[in-house]
Amino acid sequence: MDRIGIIMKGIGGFYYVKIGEHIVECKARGVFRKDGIRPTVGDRVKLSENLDLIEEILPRKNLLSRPAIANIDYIGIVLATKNPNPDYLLADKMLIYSCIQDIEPIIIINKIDKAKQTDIDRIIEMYENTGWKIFLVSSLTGEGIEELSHGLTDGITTLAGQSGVGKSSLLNALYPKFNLEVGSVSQRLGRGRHTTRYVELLPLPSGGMIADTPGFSSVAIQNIEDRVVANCYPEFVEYNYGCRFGSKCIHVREPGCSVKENVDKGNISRHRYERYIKILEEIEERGVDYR
Ligand SMILES: Nc1nc2c(ncn2[C@@H]2O[C@H](COP(=O)(O)OP(=O)(O)OP(=O)(O)O)[C@@H](O)[C@H]2O)c(=O)[nH]1
Ligand SMILES: [Mg+2]
Ligand SMILES: [Zn+2]
Repeated sequence: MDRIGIIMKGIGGFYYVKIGEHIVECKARGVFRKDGIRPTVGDRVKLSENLDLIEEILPRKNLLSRPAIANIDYIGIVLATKNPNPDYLLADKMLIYSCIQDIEPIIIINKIDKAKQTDIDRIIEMYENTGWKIFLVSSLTGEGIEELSHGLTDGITTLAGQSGVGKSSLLNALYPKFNLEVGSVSQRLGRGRHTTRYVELLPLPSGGMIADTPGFSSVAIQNIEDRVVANCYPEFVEYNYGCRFGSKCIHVREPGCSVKENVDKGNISRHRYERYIKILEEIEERGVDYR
């Protein structure tokens, strides 16, 4: 039998590793602790002969912290149409974060059952010319869930977004067998409790794997050059060639900036552009860091 698998879950010193269609329970070799390496959900690992010990952690593509998860291929940035209202600034920071980590974002707009078409259009307008996939779903009515499921056929996807946007509900809708704990959104605060407490990878019927992550996912963006941030905006990059300073332009104060011109022409979302300026200022002042 193959001895290479993926860590699906780790609880109380035990790891649950998926090898083919089997899940085996194992412990980690003591040496990892000494080396300061912690086996992490998403890690590809090699097990001992009798499959009860993790012997080796294969090189990682990436490693996200808080919550710790390795080898992520896609991040589903989840926004709710309302309750809670979309936090676009957070979404844009997450989009930059995924770009820096070399993870492809997917935009998921949930709770469309609660929204008027004009509200949904407002969200789409901001992101439609980024080229990122946008899915409109309701985990309550099931609308759009099948389309989303067809979009998750390979790799590891993690969902990120404010507490209460419906990440756990979405997973349940994608695959009711999950039966994850769903919290009630507090009416008073208008935001959910952090119901999900640990990370677990779940195999999707469509072929990919998805991670349910605890509540408010963290974003840390520090010591990043402005130009790197600008390159995380595909709709800006599209117009770069027209800027007088070309790819050196960060589209803030430069003369002859084609990006700014196209914001004025309505080809680039002004909201996205204004938040971009705000994010640059924030990075310069103290870095972006949520815990
Ligand atoms: N109307 C409506 N309500 C939804 C939808 N999806 C989720 N909800 C509700 O939103 C609340 C929060 O859902 P959760 O799935 O717990 O949200 P979460 O993002 O996992 O929250 P945390 O685990 O706290 O990060 C619950 O009361 C859900 O029933 C939807 O599509 N439409
Ligand atoms: Mg949850
Ligand atoms: Zn420019």
